Amino acid sequence: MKKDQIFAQPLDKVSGFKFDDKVASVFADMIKRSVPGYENIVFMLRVLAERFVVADSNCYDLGCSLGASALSLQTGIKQPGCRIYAVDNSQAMIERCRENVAAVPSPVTIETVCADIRDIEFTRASVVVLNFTLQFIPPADRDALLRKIYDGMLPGGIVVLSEKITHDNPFTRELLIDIYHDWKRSNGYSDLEVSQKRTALENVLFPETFDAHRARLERIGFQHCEQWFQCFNFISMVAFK
Ligand code: GEK
Repeated sequence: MKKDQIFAQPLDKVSGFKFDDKVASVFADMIKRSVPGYENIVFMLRVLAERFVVADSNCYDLGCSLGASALSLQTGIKQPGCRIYAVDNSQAMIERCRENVAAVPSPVTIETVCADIRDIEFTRASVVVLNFTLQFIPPADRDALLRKIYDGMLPGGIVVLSEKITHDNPFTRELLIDIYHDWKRSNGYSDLEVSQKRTALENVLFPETFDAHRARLERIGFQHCEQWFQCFNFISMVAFK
C-alpha cells in the first residue's frame, strides 16, 4: 500500500482537495489513517447486505473510490439476481476500482460507473451506501439526491450514510476535532499534514450535525433513522424505506 504523503511538504498555496490521480494512488492508506472506524464500517456492510439485500434487487455504492464498500456488499449478498453499481465521478478512482473488482471473482456483478451520483437513476434498490460521500455534495443538492434515492428504493430497503459530522455545542465540536487530530498524529501524520489537509478540505467537505442528517432523511420519508456507529466526529447511520 503506497503511503499518503500528499501534504507532508509545506505548500505555498493549499488548493481545494481533489480526488485526482495523486490521491487515488495513495487512497487506501489515506482513508485508513484519516477516517476513524473506516475498516470497521466497511466490514459491517457485508452483514447489512446479508440481511437487507433481496432477490433481483440492485445495490449502489455511491462515491465508491477504490470499491471497498461495493466489495464488502458483494461478500454479504446471498440472494440471486442482484447487481451492485459502484459509482464515482473521479476517473482515477474508477479505473483503480475496476481493477480491484476484476481481481475478485463473484457471482454478484459489480458494475463500475464513472458519473456524478446526482445524475444517475436508481431502480429496485435494496441497499444504498454513501460511505463518506454525501459530505462532498453541496448541501443545497443533498435533499434532491436523497429523494431520488428514496424514490428508486424498494420498500424495506436501507440507505447507509456515513459522514464526518459537526456539533452545535462548541465544546463538543472542538473537543472531538482535537481528539480526532490526536488520532491522526498517532497514525503518523505530522502537524503540518493535519493542518494542510484541513485547509484543503475547507470548501470541499461540508459536515452537518446528526440531527440535520436525520431531519433530512425523515423529511424525505425514510423511517427509523438510527446511528449505528460513531468514532469521535465520524458516524454511520442507517435509514429504512
Ligand atoms: C469507501 N465510499 O471507500 N459524484 C460521484 N462521486 C463523488 C462525487 C459526486 N458528485 N463527489 C465526490 N465523489 C468510499 C470512500 S471518499 C471519502 C469515499 C473520503 C467521490 C470522490 O471522487 C471520492 O472517491 C468519494 O466520493 C469520497 O467506502 O475521501 O473521505
